[in-house]
Amino acid sequence: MKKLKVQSHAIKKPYKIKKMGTSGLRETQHVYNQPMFLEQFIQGIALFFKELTDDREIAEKNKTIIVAGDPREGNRERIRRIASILGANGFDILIAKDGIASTPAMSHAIRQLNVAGGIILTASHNPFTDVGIKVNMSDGAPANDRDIQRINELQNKVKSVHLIDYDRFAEMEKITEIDIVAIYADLLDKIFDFDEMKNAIEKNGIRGAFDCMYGAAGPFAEEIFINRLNMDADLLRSEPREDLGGYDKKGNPLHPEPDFDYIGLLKEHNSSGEYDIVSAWDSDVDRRLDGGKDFFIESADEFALFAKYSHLINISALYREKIFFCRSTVTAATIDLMLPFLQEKYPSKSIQIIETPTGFKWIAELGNWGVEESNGVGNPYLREKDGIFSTCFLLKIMLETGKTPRQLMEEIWAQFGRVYFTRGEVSGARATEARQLTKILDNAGKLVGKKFGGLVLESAGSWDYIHPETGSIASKKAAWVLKFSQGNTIKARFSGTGSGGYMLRVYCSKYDKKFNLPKSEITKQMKSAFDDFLKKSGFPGKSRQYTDKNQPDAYKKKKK
Ligand code: VG1
Ligand code: CO
Repeated sequence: MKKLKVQSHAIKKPYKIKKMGTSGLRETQHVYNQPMFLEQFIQGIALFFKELTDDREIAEKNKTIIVAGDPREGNRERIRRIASILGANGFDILIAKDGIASTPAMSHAIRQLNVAGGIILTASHNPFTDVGIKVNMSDGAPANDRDIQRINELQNKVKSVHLIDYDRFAEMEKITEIDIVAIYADLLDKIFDFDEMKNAIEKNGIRGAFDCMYGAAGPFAEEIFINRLNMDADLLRSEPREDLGGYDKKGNPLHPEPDFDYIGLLKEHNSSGEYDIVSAWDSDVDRRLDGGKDFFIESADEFALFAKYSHLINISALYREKIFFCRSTVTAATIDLMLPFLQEKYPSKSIQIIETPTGFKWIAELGNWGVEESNGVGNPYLREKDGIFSTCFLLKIMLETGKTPRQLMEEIWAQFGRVYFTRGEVSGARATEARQLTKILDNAGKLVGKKFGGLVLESAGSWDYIHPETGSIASKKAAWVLKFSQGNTIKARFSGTGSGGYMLRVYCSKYDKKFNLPKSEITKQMKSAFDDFLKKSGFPGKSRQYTDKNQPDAYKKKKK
């Protein structure tokens, strides 16, 4: 076959490209759209995959990379550009229909089709004014810390970008469209047995409402819940849109994030009490908020439910000797309470509860059975967090037990107790403020014994991640940990997904055997203590969003 002409563009003044953060690199549209920025970024990734595929002698057929993502502005053109760079560097390309794929579907397709990796174009929960790119490896997992480091070195050393003509490359059948929706739906069918579920759904007359948030979820939800499960379901905002919903009334871009601030319509549907199951998924469908019958389930709680019913997806068949139940360290420790129960449930396996840093790559590399507080949960069948998997699993449990989400959760809490949890933030634009916060938190140990709000600071320090398989420190200072009196714990860390300014995420949690208290009553104390701690340490900025108003609260205070 005739070879295509490769054009090389010399990069005289390379951009200083940042290392990928919690999940890929997120920058504003403006940054990604600078001349040759995307090109330099992708050329670096191409060099990285070349290194891997040459060094590790991966067979010639593995010189293939899948490219797709969420529908945000500019992604379609970016996919073409990316394909022509990868093509010029010797790779064949697989593209999803319309360029749209969820992150978990990409993860699964990479492994299923046995390719070298994937480039996922998504800034996930960030609004359409941001652009993001994630890189996943041949096992389907997000690039780990070491790989990210290497990619970044290569990106910043790019001397020239190679390109070929996209259309001519496509004519040579080097670009193939794949039906990623079907590939992914087949996996869920294998895990859950859709035929069986379909019959049970029909028998029980299950109704659903699902909010696709104008992201990549629409085609997946349609195929799974409507076509395959034949469910009576309302799909809200299911058409993938470039603006992911556009702006709110105040002129701020909407975040495609399954959080109370952004799912008003679904909340209304749920509070009608008419829907057995409801769910919202973020723009790349790796996170979810599930519920039903006027009830929403918090992430860590839902994972506890999944652990209890893990036999329904036959997880023990996937693990030889040990099963890791992971949670990121800042996530409510609900799963930890279940250790004796899980040991009894799986007597022939060694059960370990693992705390990881934030970012699903840490959980993925351990086999991917874990949870993050930010509405991400994984399953051991693929190597990403997965929103629709979660919704299907909840549905499966409901069908098996005939119980509502609230009843299922109340059983868990009655058996194991409840970890009350909330996530807040301190954010701003100034780097000096961020540095000051770092200093304050680093020095918190000196304030042990002092009273803040109504609570006494009992200990303060930071948490390092010791890798359970290597035994060495894999991530230093992954969170600050402040323990206050009466079992109140606050953790904090800087967000790694923003495209400007800083955001310190603040996580409050407290265990109680009693489960039916209004959540805000418990978390309020911690919020006041942390605010007071910042004030007394001389921090001028403001904290916000601990009010729990934007989070599920199963037992609201009765209005007088
Ligand atoms: C946030 C979440 C984290 C999640 C990450 C990527 O990161 O807190 O739990 O893994 O987003 O999710 P950060 O660094 O802003 O706290 V996704 O679905 O937006 O790619
Ligand atoms: Co996401």
